[in-house]
Amino acid sequence: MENKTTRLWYKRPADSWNEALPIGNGRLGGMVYGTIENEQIQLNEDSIWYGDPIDRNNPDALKNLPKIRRLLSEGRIKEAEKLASMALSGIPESQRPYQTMGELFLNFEIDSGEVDDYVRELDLDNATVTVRFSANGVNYKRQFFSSFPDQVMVIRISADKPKAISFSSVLRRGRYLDEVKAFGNNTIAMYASCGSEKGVKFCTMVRAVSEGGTISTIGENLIVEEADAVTMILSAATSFYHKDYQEQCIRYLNDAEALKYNVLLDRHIQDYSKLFNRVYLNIDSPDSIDNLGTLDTAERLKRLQAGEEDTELINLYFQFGRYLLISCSRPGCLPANLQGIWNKDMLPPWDSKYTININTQMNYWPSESCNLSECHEPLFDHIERMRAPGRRTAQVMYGCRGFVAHHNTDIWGDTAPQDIYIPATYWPMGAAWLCLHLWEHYEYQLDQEFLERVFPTMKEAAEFLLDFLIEDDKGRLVTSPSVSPENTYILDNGERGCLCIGPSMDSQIIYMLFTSCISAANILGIESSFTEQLKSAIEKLPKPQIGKYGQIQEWAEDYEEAEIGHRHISHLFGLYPGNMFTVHKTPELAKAARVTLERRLKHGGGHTGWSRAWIINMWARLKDGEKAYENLLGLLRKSTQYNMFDSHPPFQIDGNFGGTAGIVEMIMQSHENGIEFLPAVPKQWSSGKVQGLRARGGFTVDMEWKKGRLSEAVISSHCGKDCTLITNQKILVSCEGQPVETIINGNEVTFATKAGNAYHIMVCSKMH
Ligand code: FUC
Repeated sequence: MENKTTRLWYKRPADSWNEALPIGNGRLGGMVYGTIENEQIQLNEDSIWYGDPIDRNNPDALKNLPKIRRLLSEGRIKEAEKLASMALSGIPESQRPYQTMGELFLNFEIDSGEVDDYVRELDLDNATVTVRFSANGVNYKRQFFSSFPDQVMVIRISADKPKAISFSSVLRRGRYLDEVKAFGNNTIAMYASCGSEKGVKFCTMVRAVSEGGTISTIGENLIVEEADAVTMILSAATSFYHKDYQEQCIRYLNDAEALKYNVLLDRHIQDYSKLFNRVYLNIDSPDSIDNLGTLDTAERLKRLQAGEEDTELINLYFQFGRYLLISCSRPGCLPANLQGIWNKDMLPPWDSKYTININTQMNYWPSESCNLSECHEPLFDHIERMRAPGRRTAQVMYGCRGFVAHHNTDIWGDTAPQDIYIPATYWPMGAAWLCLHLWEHYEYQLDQEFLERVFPTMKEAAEFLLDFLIEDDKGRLVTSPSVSPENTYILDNGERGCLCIGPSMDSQIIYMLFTSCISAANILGIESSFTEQLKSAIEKLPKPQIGKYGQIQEWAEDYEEAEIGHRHISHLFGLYPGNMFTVHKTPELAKAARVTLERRLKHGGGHTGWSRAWIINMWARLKDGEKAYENLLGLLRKSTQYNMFDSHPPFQIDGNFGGTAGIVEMIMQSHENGIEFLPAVPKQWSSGKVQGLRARGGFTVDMEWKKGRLSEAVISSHCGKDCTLITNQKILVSCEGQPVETIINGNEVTFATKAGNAYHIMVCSKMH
């Protein structure tokens, strides 16, 4: 079996869910086991969550807020925390969990003792899982995909001998369903409701369409006998999206059935590859390694985990991240949750919700740079969903205007605090951080209509903060109460605390939100008293400070931290995803950021997948390719399952997305008002080629590099903005064979562009 950098493949069926392969169309997902006799596809639909929307805002918050603030400013941390845990916590303490849709089982009449040539693969080029094997002289093939254009999951079962296919199939959801029944003689349907009367209800249907043989139902079983080939079509619809979800479920099924299998497959591939094919990446392997082609993906991961290196696997990991985003976040669906859409449990880890003190945002880090901008949209829709609840939380809990969210949200956009867990719960910055994604989308796409539409949302997030901020004893504007997610500090007297005034991350997010709002207002030509207020508030925000170890200070005071190697590195928000600490513009802060990272890592940091993924991006921003690479290897070696899913542990998808974004940051950056090629490539990546990355300012970047240096690049301009390259190499720019005039200013080379034109960049010699 030949390896290519866009295929995951295995010599064996999945032994467990953690080895099964994911398919998805944004909304409808499956984990395919590839088991020979008892094929299992664990199913998900992104709106199947338990329970209805509830108002969890604590009515005692506002009247206790002044006391909590006072206790904090008097250093009476424990008392403040005790009161906060009663007065600020949501009632009840938790939002709603995401749940599994169930499983589809196909029980084949095959003697698995006789099986040869088994291969199970996920082909990223066409987003299909295929299982092939031979048994008793028959070659069998099963192909699985989840179609976005037709909104159904399709399973094609075929063989190279007639009448070779016989199986029965059932839908299951443990004890958690209302009804299962046959529908005609070729369909079975399952109905379930998730909790209360106002909760989500759904139905799932599966239909067999066979070539040859017979189809029938007995009880809840759908039975296929002696068919030549079978197409199984699975549809699901929920009351979250459709009032008459049952009718919708049938419509999806009938519409898909009206199309032949090959048409369904073609439509799926055409739609998917429009997104997937935008980006090509091939980092050359330093040495050609013999026999790697005979190792399957699990064996290659094992080899890497044993200390070897494998650049092809890194190329694969990158494209797998893009595949996952396309498969779990499409326009019109819900955003990618902690597990994307793939979850087998009724009560998954952390409810498989949206944790918005890092995880959800990380899911979307690759969306713009990896040319999947439309996959970012579900997040924007969700921010809108959070606005009304967030407004209410702002008023009820804090007496403030605007909208606020804490460190989690759920399908209903719940914004009240989650859990009673002091290190995380009382953090009022979730909405503000999410709104920076609106601005980021604009920075890449320069879509003014979009900016006009989302500006009021950004403004509301900022208005909350204008009201919520208080002056500390040094006259600085700070959040109170808050936390530095999810770390603990130690006071001089040995007391430990989490709740605090003005953690550094908050000031950095506020700075970035306020400056983004001002930039947006300038672009839209709406200067107002609002922007004036922002400007004067910015003056009073605490500036990033360097602490006693030379580190970026995590809290407003230079406290000791209880866990020096903590997985959250919130105070480096300004380094990544923010752009406040940069090597070129703020070298002192960049140096302090390096010290901070080194301290974290020396004390065991990066021990969860997402933490490691964040660290990769940070080293890349510090232009340290070797460290970024070391941590990328760490991500693959310690935090990646055999199906390439990230492992917190357990499975959590953020590390996949953070890792994918990190690979881009190593190859190309655009956060300093210019494009920088190869800012952090390690010596192992001395040559390679990439096409289709997106850079801020409305540009697409293709480039090739050799011996660690750029050989040529093409920048396509979509919006006609001036293009700045950050480089110390002498370059020549041309367009359609004609030289283009450049202006050189220090390490910046700027040239004018026209929308629709491509600019060829050639490197002349080392320095100019
Ligand atoms: C945050 C992290 C945890 C985990 C959870 C879902 O609370 O601190 O490590 O990722 O989210």
